[in-house]
Amino acid sequence: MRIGIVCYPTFGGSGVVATELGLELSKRGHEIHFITYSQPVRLELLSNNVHYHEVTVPEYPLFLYQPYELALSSKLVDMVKLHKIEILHVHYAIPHAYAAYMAKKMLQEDGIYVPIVTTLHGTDITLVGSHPFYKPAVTFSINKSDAVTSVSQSLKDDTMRLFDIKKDIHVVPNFIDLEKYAPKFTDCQRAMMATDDEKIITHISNFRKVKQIPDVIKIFYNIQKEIPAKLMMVGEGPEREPAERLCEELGISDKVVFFGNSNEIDKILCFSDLFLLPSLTESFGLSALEAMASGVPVISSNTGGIPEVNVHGVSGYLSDINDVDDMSKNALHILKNDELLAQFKKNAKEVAKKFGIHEIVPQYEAIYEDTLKQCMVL
Ligand code: GMT
Repeated sequence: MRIGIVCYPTFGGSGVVATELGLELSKRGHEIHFITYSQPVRLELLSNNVHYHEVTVPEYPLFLYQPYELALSSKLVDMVKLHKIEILHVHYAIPHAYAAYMAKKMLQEDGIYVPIVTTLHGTDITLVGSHPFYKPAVTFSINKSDAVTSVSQSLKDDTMRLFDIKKDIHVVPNFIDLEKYAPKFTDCQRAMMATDDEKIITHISNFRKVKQIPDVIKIFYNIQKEIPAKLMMVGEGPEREPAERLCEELGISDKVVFFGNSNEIDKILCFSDLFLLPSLTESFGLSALEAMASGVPVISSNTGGIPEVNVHGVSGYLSDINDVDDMSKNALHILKNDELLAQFKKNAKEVAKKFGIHEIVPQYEAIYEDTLKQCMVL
């Protein structure tokens, strides 16, 4: 199949999922066309069946806001025509599903029919999409997609509750390339980060409010009061600076490393003992899955789709949002007992296997095939 993939190219779950999906589909013989405003961060290598087409928005002083949707829909029209793309898979409803619908309509004028698969990722529904300013457009774009998928059952339920949806939503969970996270590093370079007796705690995110960064710091503060430990903070975002200040106020700056964005999270997870994800809302929690695939147990909140990924008492523990004391208690429970920690690490890996790339990607292929068939009938 010739598949067009539209996504956000930045660090962040939806872009990562879209990129890994495209790369895997290309390995399975499909021709992939990424269409977005810059090369996706995990798209390191282009090949003869992986292409990247940049959407550029010419600036014009009249516009207070540059019209990205317009540029994207025009680019989609051009790329579908030029590369004979058969199906468009858009990740994150806003504004991708909307722009794709416009492209589809323009193409129809020329007798070309290209169906649209929309994958809902989370904040496009829970935080941004349900805002009254966007809701009618998001509802419309979802209902006009030829197929809709969501990354967890919880996100599907939220979508049905928040919007007037007339389409069936297929749950296709996020996935992971287990081989990539297999322990291939003989030396994890752990010694560069901590002494032998120190436990390494890690958090990876885009440092937005929804990630509850102060809770990450507070949980770590409680941990390091009882056992020697270091905290690895990976990612960039508006909450990073306040987090650094909080570490200074708590007198733990020497125990916390802020990495910024990294393309080497497998290496960081390789030397981690525990992962923290106390988010306010999380449709899935891809970073938790990446940690688990590396054999790192997860201490998380029990919100959204996280319970579908992190199994309480098996791959880690779940607590109510903001319950820093419970999360700290659970973290210490695992970290203080080396045998228990080893068991949780093993369990985390085992649970992650359910989300292997080879299990999940065929589900998308089946959706593309069904959608194309249905469209031919119409
Ligand atoms: O977590 C974010 O804020 C980024 C966001 C994105 O779209 O990049 O992540 C969402 O999609 C990921 C991939 O499907 C999910 O694993 C995340 O849980 C989800 N984030 C939220 O729901 C907050």
